[in-house]
Amino acid sequence: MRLPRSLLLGSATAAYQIEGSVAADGRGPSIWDTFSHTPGRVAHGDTGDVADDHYRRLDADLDLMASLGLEAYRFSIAWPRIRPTGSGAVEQRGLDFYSRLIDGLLARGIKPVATLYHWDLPQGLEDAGGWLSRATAERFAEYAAIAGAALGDRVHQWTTLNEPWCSAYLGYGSGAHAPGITGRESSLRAVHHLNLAHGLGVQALRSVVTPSAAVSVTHNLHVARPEGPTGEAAVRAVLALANEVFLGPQLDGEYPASVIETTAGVTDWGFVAEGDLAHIRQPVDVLGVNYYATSRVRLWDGSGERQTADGHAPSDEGTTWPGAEHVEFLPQPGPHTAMGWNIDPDGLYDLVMSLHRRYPALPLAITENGAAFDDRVADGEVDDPERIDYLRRHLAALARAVGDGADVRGYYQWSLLDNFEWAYGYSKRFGIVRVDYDTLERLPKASARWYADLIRTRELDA
Ligand code: PNW
Repeated sequence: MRLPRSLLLGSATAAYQIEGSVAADGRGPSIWDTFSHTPGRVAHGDTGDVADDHYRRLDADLDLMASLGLEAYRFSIAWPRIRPTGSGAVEQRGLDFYSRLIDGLLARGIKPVATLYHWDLPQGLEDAGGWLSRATAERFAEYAAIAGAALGDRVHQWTTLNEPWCSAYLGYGSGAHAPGITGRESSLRAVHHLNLAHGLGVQALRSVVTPSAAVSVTHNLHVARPEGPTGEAAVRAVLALANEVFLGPQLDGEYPASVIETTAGVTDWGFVAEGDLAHIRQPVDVLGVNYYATSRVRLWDGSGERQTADGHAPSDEGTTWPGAEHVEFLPQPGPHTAMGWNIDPDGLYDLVMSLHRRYPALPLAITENGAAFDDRVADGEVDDPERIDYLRRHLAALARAVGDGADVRGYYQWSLLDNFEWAYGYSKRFGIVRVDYDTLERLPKASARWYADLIRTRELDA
């Protein structure tokens, strides 16, 4: 099976997960600094203070990417490096770092793919209400204009937001992610302000970046499979909150009936102001999709223990699924990754094909796909056949979708390096390159060699 040249093969990271140097060159604190330094929030008390020390090892990491032959590299820009308080002065040294990164990529023939927001909100903006405040969307548009004006002549593809689902529901619903706020209506308010930030951000980018640059957004769209007679109703509620609440306003210009009905007991959406939907609906050049696993759902009948195999049990204080707390997430058959996520390449095929049918003219990119496993170092090597198998099977599913007509422009393996896996800290390793957290040395795993060969030959032995 051959992967078409039109499908860029790259790898992805995010600023807070790899950079470290959190006080360098005028960077301000973000909500993830505050959250990770709050006892009990992140496994083992891990923080991003040092992470992979990428900020100081930039040149060596660029050489590593070149040695793998990456065609594109997806990274995120840390908002608090560019505008440390979120609303005050611009920090030129922060812009300079990303300018060096971009020039280093271009010098090595690697296309820069930049995400503006991968969850590191300046703490100053959180103190003013964070994503519960619509002003944050306006600050985001200003930041997009600043970054776009400084870097927009050299970036291949821009992404406004990475996985606003996580920002809204984990950040302001369950509290599992920064800023750790719990509630029901709060996450939907955050959803709307993130949607508004996206729309205003696209407009800001379009006014400053080179017209050939693609503008996009990345969603972790959910694939939910129905179980039993109540399965379809459960799927509808889950997809309303996970997918339609973003795709509806961003691409179709409305919060659709499934969203309004699912959230009827939670909010009347009174925070949606006149004109917002026109701002939010902006044409994008590519839709980014992050894909890891699927879920299997039905409605809970109120008897027995409610199953929450997605790991997001509601508490008295908050929920990940406001208005859909009656959905049961059933355990999925194995094998599972170290995250406990099931491995279901057909879900990627199904998702890509459903998007292709729904938006036939909209190109897609798989902006994240990958797996954490309990890697072991033996004789100075990491042999990770499970990861190779995971990547191979998902790429085969993607190639099948391309063969069936889907327009997929890129695939970004998550992640280049082992890194700070949010609430799990350093305990989960997604990298194709191992990071020794004592020495910070990089060691390409067998999967890195496999991926490098694939990029060179494009021959998928599936
Ligand atoms: C994504 N969930 O996060 C992020 O974009 C990456 O930064 C992250 O490292 C990667 O996937 C692996 O987790 C997610 O709880 C975090 O369902 C949590 C969830 C989904 C995606």
